[in-house]
Amino acid sequence: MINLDSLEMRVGIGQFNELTDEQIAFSRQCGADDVLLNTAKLPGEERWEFKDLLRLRTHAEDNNLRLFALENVPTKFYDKIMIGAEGREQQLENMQETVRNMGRAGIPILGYHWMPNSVWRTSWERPVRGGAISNAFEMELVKDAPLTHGRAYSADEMWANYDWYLSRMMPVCEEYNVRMALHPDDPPVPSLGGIARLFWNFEGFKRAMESHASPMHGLDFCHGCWSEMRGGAGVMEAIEYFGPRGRIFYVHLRDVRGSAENFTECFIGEGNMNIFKVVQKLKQSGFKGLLIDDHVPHMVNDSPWGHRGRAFATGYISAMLQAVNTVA
Ligand SMILES: [Mn+2]
Repeated sequence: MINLDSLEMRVGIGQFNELTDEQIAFSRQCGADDVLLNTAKLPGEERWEFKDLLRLRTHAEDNNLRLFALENVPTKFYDKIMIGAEGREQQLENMQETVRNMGRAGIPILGYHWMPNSVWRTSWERPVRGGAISNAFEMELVKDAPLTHGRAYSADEMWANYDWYLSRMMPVCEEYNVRMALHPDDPPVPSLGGIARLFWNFEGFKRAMESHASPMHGLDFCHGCWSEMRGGAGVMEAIEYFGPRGRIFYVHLRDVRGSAENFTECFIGEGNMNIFKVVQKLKQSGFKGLLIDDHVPHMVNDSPWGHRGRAFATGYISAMLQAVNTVA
């Protein structure tokens, strides 16, 4: 198992679902020592098995990379848990076993979200700087969207489902030394498609971290989503609050222009926030995890995964980190 506390803030590569030779080379060429897989392509329709997880870790390490985190199991692994549907006990058993297997395999972090109806955008072809292609969200266009899950789910009900799950996962995480990292709702608005969202403001995260207070429970601090919240007005305060408490496990470093009700994802460096100051604040808060890109604008002649956009974002983040380390 990686000793997470022995490492300093650094830049990682990820957001792919397989660790191919080409992704390994790209990660190394970008200067990353750590990788994160998002919704990893692993066998298993209901849970992940020890031997597959161990093979993933050793494949990374045999190529001089640390497997820092797996972000997101397939939603079908815990969709009934999120909405409290029949069959959630079986899904819970499988999620507990997946976490045990991650711990046995020495994979330290599982990123997770609480969005039964996923991430929403209202455009996936919004032109940004120089004609690069990005995405955008306008609440006005989806405020009358149909119910995604047959009926409305209130915030109280979603909190009850959340508490039911976390209170049963945290003891397993503690026993097996696996951290769960909570990603914000994206977009961070109170409700979409009839389902209340829980993690769209500071209070929601504070409640989750206090209700399930464990060194094994923290944040995947998606800077993009936090910047969407009130146009970024609360980003610095959130880092100041959660950072010194050791509750930020890693950071998605992207940015937007606008706020939750109407925003466009942009190139890093031209969004709501001064990224240098954000990285500086993370350092001052004692953060020692990964900075990793997230969604990035699709640049000219880019690959489907976005090598060009990701190389730009990762280079930019690396430079900000070096600058912060130089002036500090
Ligand atoms: Mn994110």
